[in-house]
Amino acid sequence: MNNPHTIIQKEEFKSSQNVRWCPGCGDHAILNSVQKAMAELNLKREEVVVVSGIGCSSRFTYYMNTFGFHTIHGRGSAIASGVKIANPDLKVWQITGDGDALAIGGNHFIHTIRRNIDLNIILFNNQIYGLTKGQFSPTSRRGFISKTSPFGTIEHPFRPGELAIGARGNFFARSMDRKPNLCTEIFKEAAQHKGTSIVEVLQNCVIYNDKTHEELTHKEEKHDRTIILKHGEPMIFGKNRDKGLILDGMQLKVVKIGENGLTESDLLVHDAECQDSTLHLKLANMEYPEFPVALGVIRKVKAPVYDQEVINQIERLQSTSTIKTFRDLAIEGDVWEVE
Ligand SMILES: Cc1ncc(C[n+]2csc(CCOP(=O)(O)OP(=O)(O)O)c2C)c(N)n1
Ligand code: SF4
Ligand SMILES: [Mg+2]
Repeated sequence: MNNPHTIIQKEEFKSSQNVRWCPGCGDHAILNSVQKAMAELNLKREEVVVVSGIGCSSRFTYYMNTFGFHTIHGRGSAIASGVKIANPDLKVWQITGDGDALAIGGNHFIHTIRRNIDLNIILFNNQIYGLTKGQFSPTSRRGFISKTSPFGTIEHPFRPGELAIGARGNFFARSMDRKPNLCTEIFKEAAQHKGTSIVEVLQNCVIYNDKTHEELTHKEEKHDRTIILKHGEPMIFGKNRDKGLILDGMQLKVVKIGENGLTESDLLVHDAECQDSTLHLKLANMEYPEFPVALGVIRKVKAPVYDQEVINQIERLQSTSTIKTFRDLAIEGDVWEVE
């Protein structure tokens, strides 16, 4: 047990297990960022439960020195929901992959979001089934060649942000394995949010889908190809901080500051807390090369939280119920004889 007055270090969240991900896999960096976030939040190990399904990413649970469940493929959300509702004092983190959450677990995923159970869900998106050795996944790009699509996929991928917001999600953020500090900041914000938070992390699988996010990590060009959204700040990006986003009619548009008399004050200002999800959806859906890919917290709004609603409902019903519990009878002095 932690002494509540001691400051916990990142290392204390590392388990004794050997990390068995491939050298160079993006998962290592995400693990490190989660441990750092938990330490910076000063969480107590005994109040944290990490729940995962099946996949390379889902091996995460073994590497955490907290409580945890490595569960069944796609069922992490169901187990995590049960844990949180049974004991709302626990901090429940769910780790999942694009296959685990969006293929076999798709139904659980959307309904967990819709219910707004207070879970922190981190979705590792490497656009492939890594553990089973390289089949295409629901986020693989159209035309993607893999062992199960030798002539290229003929289906549209899911966009996790669009799916989460479409399922009435209240918190959606995006980061990348190559941006560990951004990951830590976002994980902390997600953990502090009340309700389901979805953090999509663009992750590289060096073995089966290497460089899939390379255009966004390119040393020279990454600042022109991504935008880090911050609540209350103008939507500005680029190596020279000279590009931005405006609304042209109903559409987002990339503009250059200085051209056609445009100044920073003409740019959109990010409002992550706006209830209306229209603009959040557009921001989440931006794709390179037409747009920069949005990183940071895209949507963060307050809404009733399911686990709290369960407690409220039980308390309300108990306070008006005419059914007597054993406790009531004991207080009234009733004597029960057990034969
Ligand atoms: C019921 C069931 N169906 C299929 C599998 C095989 N399986 C294990 S992991 C996996 C996909 C994992 O992909 P993802 O969630 O993207 O994780 P990654 O390995 O890429 O991190 C599949 C299909 C299984 N374990 N159980
Ligand atoms: S197969 Fe890919 S996702 Fe799995 S551990 Fe190796 S690099 Fe990571
Ligand atoms: Mg995957």
